[in-house]
Amino acid sequence: MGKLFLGLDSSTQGLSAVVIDLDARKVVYEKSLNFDQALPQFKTKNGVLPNRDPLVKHSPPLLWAAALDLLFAQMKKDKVALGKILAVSGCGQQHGSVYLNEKAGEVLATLDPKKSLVENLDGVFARKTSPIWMDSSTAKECAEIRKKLGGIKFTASRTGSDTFERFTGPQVRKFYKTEPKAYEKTAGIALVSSFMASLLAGKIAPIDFGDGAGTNLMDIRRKNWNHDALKATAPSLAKKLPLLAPSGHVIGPVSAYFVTKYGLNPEALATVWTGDNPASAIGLGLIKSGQAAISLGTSDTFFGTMAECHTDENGEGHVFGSPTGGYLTLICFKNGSLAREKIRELYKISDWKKFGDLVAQTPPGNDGAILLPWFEAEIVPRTVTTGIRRFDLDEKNAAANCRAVFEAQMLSMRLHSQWMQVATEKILVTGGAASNQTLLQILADVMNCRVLRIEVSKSAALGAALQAAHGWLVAADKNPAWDKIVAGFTAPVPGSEILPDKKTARIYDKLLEKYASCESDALDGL
Ligand code: XUL
Repeated sequence: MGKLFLGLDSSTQGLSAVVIDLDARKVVYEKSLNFDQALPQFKTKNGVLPNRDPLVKHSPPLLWAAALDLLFAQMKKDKVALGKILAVSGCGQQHGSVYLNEKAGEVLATLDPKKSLVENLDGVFARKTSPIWMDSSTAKECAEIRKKLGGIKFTASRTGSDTFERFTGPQVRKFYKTEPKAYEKTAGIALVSSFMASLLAGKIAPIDFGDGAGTNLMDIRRKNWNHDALKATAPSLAKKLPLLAPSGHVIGPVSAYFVTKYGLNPEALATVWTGDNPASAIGLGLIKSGQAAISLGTSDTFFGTMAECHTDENGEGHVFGSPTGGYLTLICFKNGSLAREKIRELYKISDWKKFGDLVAQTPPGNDGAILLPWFEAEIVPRTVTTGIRRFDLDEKNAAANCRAVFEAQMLSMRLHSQWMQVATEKILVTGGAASNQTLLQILADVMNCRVLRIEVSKSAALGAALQAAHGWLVAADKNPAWDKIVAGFTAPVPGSEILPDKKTARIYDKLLEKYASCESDALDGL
């Protein structure tokens, strides 16, 4: 048996664990539990508490703690070699915040293994529930903070993102405004990631630069809490926030609670957690500047890496600190497969194979046809007016419409990632539509970049386990290189590489100009 590391992913709907054997380059164990099913007493639906206001989305932090106990008990039952694990790291759903009172530090330091975590933690919260990333009830607070910080461009250039309703700062401001007494009693504010890390370390854990950037409170370049942002958000906030630290940085040995109760090695290291997106980036192998990963899912997500920090002056894309150094961008296009499916339905196309076949019958560039597929309010470009718009595109031509929707989505991705100022050298692609060769060729041609397919299950928990390995090696003074750490864990599907066709790429260079002008005309008209 080689060196073992444990990565945990505390997501919206469940908690996952991945154990890797670093020397054997293998995942040796993985397990997930679903909150609703495993812990029905918390009465969540898809991990979220019911609320009369559809904009409010909270979860109980005790649910996450209870899940940690359950998953460790399961690992013990499954005979995972917990005593051999050298370090533990993790990641959490981003932006969610946990409000602790002045007792929390002491309670964390003296967790009693005869009791459950839930019993131990009873009485440490200044607020019983945690607003999570799905909450969109803070539009007012976003506007207030943005105004104080000087508008979208300055907010983004200082904190990495414009203010967003789900981001922690606006959530903290709302709490301060609506429950000032409880806010005053709050001694510490944690993110989901740092809360979970605190349980494992038995002390208040730092927030890392990846998740810290999801707060609208961290200076994205200096990597410290931004005084102006804190002031714009709520009083005395500096006192309530923990330290910021690099992801995977060693906090200390794991809490005795986990040693006594589950048999973790007393010398195993608890390290700083990150957000699920930064951890996924590691798990997908995005460790160097100039690489990108695109997930073609319900929404399409573009992850990019940058050595230098650039921010999006339109405030549509996010910049987070990357756990592997440099910066990570996240740009979310809401109408991803959502729009592709709508077109499929509209033209009564039975399956994705047929969709791809139809696309293949049409020429790249679609003779200049453009379709704007904003079936749902779009995040990038920002618009709340929904609808489908066609330019030089015959509505009756099913094949041309299938090509047009995907070309538009890829052109939009290229256009709206230009602010990164990075020449992308390779794109890794995952998600449903990634199995369609015709679509991937369009992606390669529009981006003029080679494309490789990856199939990684639990990329976030895997990334967290790799982060634990990195943290342990740094602490052991072994000067680890990230490419050596991820080697073997994050390889693309063999034979999946698609190269861009240079001639077609030039067609898309031209079409991009037309796409951009159609898009700006459409937005102006709204
Ligand atoms: C990112 C975001 C989501 C959550 C999901 O900004 O809000 O991806 O991190 O867990």
